[in-house]
Formats: sequence, structure tokens, C-alpha cells
Amino acid sequence: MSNRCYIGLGSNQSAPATQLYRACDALAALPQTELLSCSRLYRSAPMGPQDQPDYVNAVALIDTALEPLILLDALQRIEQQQGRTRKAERWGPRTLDLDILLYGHQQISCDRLQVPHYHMCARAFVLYPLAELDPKLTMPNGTTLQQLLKECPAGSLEALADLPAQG
Ligand code: ROI
Repeated sequence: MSNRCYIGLGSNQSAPATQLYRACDALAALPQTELLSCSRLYRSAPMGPQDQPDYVNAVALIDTALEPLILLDALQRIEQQQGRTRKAERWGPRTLDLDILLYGHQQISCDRLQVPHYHMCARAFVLYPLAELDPKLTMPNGTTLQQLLKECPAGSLEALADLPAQG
């Protein structure tokens, strides 16, 4: 069985755009998984602690037969392969962050994984790229993406380039 999953990508270290392109290649190479589409890249000021560089974010849509926790393991391996170290500081800079935003219409709550992702409903750097991939998307609880966007100003968010077109 296959599941449509939206993955959030973010980086603000070590050439962030390159990190995101590499991560998309790694998503496409996952077993039992097809990369269906990727949003453009977006730059935004850091949410949370301000003494760190701007972030580059994107959202990818994959079709996968990997179970949620197996997918999470795979995403964490990609983060590690791209130099992610888990530091004590919460909300500090990172080379690569990969989050499962949505996994089909499932709601998942266990100690390792929360789907839909905790804060996605109020984060411009998630909602605007998501809308590029599917403007008619509905959350598992029935809230539409368009409703969420109305309550979430774009702020400093700025679209950069098409993800697949860049090397
Ligand atoms: N801020 C932005 N703009 N983008 C992110 O991906 C991001 N990720 C984070 C915190 C530190 C909360 N801030 C962010 O984890």
C-alpha cells in the first residue's frame, strides 16, 4: 500500500540550498518510495532564536510504502549523512531538518512522532510551499490549508528558485 506524505525540509548551515537539493535526491533514492514533487525553495528569517542565519525551506511530496516510524528512521539517517548533529540548544541552527508533516490522512501520536507535525499549522515556511504542491489540501481534522493560510501572514518568506532545476 502506498501513502502520500509531505516532508518539510529546512537548513540554515553549510550552503542551505545545496543541502535541500541533496536531501531531495536522497528522498528520491529511498526504497519503496517515489518522489512526486518538490516546492520551490523559500528563504525566511529564523523563527525562534534570532542569533542564527536565515533558513531555506521547501516541502516535498513522496509516495511511500514505508511505515511511519521506518520513514522517520530513514529521514534521520539522511539528516546524519548530511552532517546533522543533535545539539543541546533547542531551536538552534541546523544543516538539515527533515520532518514528516503529513502521512496520508493519518493522525499519529507516539513519543518519537507527531503527525500532523506539531507546529506546521502556524508556520509560513511550511504552509506556503505546501500550498504550491496542493492548494486544495485538507488536514486530517478537516481544516483546509486555505483556512490556515488566511491566519498565517507570509512575513519575511521569499521564494527563491525551482528545486528540481538546480544542481
Ligand atoms: N525558522 C525558519 N524560518 N525555518 C525553519 O526551518 C526553522 N526551523 C526550526 C526553528 C529553529 C524553529 N526555526 C526555523 O527548527
